[in-house]
Amino acid sequence: MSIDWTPLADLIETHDRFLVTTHVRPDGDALGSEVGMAGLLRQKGKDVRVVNSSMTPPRYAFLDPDRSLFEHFGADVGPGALGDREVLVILDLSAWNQLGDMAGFVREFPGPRVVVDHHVSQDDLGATFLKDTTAEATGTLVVRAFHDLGGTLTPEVATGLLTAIAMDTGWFRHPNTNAQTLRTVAELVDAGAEIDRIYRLLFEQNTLGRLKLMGETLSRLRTDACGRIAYATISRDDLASTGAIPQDSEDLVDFTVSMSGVKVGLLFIEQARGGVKVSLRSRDGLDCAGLAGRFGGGGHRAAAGATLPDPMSESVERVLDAVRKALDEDGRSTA
Ligand SMILES: [Mn+2]
Repeated sequence: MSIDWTPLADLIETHDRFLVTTHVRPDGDALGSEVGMAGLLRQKGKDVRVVNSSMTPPRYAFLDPDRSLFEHFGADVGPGALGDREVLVILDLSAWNQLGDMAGFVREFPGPRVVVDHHVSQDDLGATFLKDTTAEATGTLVVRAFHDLGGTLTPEVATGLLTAIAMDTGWFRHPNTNAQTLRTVAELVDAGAEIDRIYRLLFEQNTLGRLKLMGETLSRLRTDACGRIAYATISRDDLASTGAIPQDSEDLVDFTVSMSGVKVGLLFIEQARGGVKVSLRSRDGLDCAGLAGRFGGGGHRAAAGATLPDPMSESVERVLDAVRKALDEDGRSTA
């Protein structure tokens, strides 16, 4: 799927002050794509602010080494200070509930808004969608924007965009990794992204708290549906007892589907504001986005998430029940 970048080109032609944002609990694709988009817009002479509804997880601090780029909505900056922004560019999300505390601000934003994204689930958002759901990462789309709009991939931008693609492909292991992915990565390495340094910064910066949380979580891993489901839970107490922070749970769900024979892996995380976030991962094609959608969430076929209002034990039962049924239906349809 190719994207016609004309709407963004037109906005760049006619406006000066841009606001870039992304989803709650931003990941590497979200933040790396912001680095890329901010770089592109600044090369076009635009005044750019990048404001997110969540704090930048420490893991991604290297994307903003002098802490001049990412601003935290509600903490660093309020809606009043953003009154001069003319255009809103939303990256890596297509659903209101992914905007977190910025949803109200985005709803009332008077200027044009553009969404650059690769997610399947979609709300209206009152935006122009520049979207390719076959792309492995939003970062890939931003690379294409550089090509189409005539930007230069600087080492800083290339570092962000390589991080974006690396994280959404599980460091080039997931089925969404293809030859074109690697060509794009090669281009980013040529542009100055240091792949060994990025790997070290992303994967070899564990804190004692994260490693302990990992151990705690794995020690309680359980299976269901004759070993086709693996799941684990993380409570608020687990965070406190291990000294981990909420962001330390990122990627831990991937361990659930690393077990032989597992088709669906689930990680349930008790939320500070109440409710439980479930992350879903599948192998062999079960549709996680569809399952998450039943609980008000969304995502991709192989990776999705949702937040349930119920306490932990009920949330686990509700989701397990839905996954068991989906596996049975899937078994019948492919039998
Ligand atoms: Mn993404």
